[in-house]
Amino acid sequence: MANECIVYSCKFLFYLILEHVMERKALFITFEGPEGAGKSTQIKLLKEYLESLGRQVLVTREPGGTPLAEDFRNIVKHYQGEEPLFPATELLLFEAARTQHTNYVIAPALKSGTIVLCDRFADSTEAYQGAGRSLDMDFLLKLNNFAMAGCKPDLTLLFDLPIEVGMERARARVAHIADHNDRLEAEKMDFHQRVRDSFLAIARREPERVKVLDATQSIEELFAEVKGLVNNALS
Ligand code: Z5A
Repeated sequence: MANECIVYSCKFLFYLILEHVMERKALFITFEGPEGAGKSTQIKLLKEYLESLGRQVLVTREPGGTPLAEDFRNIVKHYQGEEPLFPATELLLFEAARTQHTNYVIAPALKSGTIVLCDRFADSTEAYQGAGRSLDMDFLLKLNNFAMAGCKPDLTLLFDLPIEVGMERARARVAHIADHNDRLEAEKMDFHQRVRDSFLAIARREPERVKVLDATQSIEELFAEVKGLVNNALS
C-alpha cells in the first residue's frame, strides 16, 4: 500500500513538472512572405488562439518592435529625401533595427517563456536586400547572424502567393490613404518576383524550420494549417 502511494505521488509529480515545462516552452515563430500575403491577419488569429491556451504571447514586427527600431522602420519605408538612400545603407538600417529588437525585446521575452510571433525577420533581409537588391549574400548572411543575437526562429511560416495577388491586396488595403508612399512596395514586379523566389529557395534549403503555406486559400483554411503547424511545434 505504501509503495503504491509512493508510485502514485511520483507519477503525479512527474505530470505536474511536465505540464509546467510544456506550459513554459518558449517558441519563436516568424511570419514571412511577399507583399500582402496575409501574415498580420494570421498573427492576430494565432495570438488569440495561443492566449486561449493560457500562453503568454508577444506580437512584434520587423523592421520595428522597439522605439528606436520603429524610427529606423520609418526611414526604410518612407524616406523621400533628395540624398539617395543607398542599398547598402538600407541593409544596415534593417540590421540595426534587428539588433535593437533581438537584444532589447525578443531575447528577454524568450527567456521568460513567452511565445514570440514576429511579422518578418531575417529571411526578409535575405529575400529583399539579398535577392531583391542583389547585395553580397555571404556578407548579408553574416550580418543577419550577428543581428539575430542568437534568436533563431523555431518555426517560420512562409505565406506564399503570386505577387500580382499580394500586390493587389496590399493596394486595396491602402487605397483610401491619399499620400501613401512606401519605398519597397513601389519597387517593380521583377524585384518582387525575385523576393518571392528567394523565400521559396530558403524554404527548400531549410525545410525543417520553414513551412510553406498556400496564401491564396481563405483566411479560415490558412488558419487551420497554421494552428496544426504551431500545435506540432508546441508538442
Ligand atoms: N523588409 C525588408 O526589405 N527587409 C527586411 O529585413 C525586413 C523587411 C524585416 C515591411 O512592410 C517592409 O519591409 C516589407 C519588407 C521590408 N516591404 N515590402 N514590400 P510592412 O510591415 O508594412 O508590410 P508587409 O510585411 O509587406 O505586410 P503587408 O503588406 O502589410 O501584408 P500582410 O501582413 O502579409 O497581410 P495582411 O495585412 O494580413 O493582409 C493584407 C490584405 O489582404 C488585408 O486587406 C487582408 O484583409 C487581406 N487578406 C488577408 N488574408 C487574406 C486571405 N487569405 N484571402 C484574401 N484576403 C486576405
